[in-house]
Amino acid sequence: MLDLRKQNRVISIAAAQLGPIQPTDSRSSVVDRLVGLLEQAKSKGSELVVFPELAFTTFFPRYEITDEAELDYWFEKEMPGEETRPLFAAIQRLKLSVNFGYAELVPEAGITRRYNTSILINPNGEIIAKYRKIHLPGHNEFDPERSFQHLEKKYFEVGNLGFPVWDHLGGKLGMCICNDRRWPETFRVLGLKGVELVLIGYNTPTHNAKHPEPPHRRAFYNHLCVQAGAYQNSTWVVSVAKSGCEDGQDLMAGSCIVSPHGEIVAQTSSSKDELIVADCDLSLCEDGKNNMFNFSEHRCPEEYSIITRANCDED
Ligand code: CDV
Repeated sequence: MLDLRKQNRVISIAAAQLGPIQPTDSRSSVVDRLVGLLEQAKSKGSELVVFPELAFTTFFPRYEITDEAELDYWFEKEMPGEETRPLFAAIQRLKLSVNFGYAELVPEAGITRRYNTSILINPNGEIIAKYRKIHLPGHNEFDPERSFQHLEKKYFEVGNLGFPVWDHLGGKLGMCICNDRRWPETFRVLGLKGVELVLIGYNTPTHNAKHPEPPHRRAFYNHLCVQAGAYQNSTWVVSVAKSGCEDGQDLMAGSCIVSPHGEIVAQTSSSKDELIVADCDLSLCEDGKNNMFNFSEHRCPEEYSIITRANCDED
């Protein structure tokens, strides 16, 4: 008999929002929470589970850390490591594909490198895809004018893996991390590679530490950019928060799953650990890719060269 789900390329996807992680919470206690969410996702029939950026720790770039050993504490030196191995065991046991973000410390050519990283793991517990955050927000030294710090530029290097796409679960998957979602270039590069599903994790403070903005507008921007990215590139987007109050700082929730029409099909309603699930039919990407956003027919790249120029002042 004809399997319509397969023909329509439906993937059941769970966005696994995390509530706050306090600085004193152990990695193991966080991993227990993640495993609980994986079990819930499995019981709802999900095949792919998406967790947020820096999923094992509090959002540590809010602190000024001057001691290197102290900084190292927030990074994973191996994946899986001792404390994250139970997560990989659960992935294998439950036969799920899983995406999460973490702070990666890795020696490259004898030099210690630090990246804000996102990986995709297959149901055998193997890492099959890696992305390193390219758009690092914030600043690179202590800023006394801020009510809290955002030192991503100090603690991480710009990712060196580009914006790849991977074939998985019958579709083309891409990843990006938090601030990347605000840049149309992120989505367009993935779109040009034929992406059908973009996985995003984020930690977004509800307040701007330097240039006050009302929280409702920040929440609007959060959805505006992922909905536009989905529509303009005819792709599903799964955008997942770490949310709630971490050590006195509020992180926004609003995790959502967005269709290639730019419409939110599922959204969280709390700032806690919360799972939302949607059946995402990748064949819905085809209309936009073949018509309105048929890139090979309608793009005018000869008019876009300024986009890839480092200095926009030059003619
Ligand atoms: N983790 C992030 O990249 N957060 C930024 C905040 C600083 C604005 C974001 O774009 O959501």
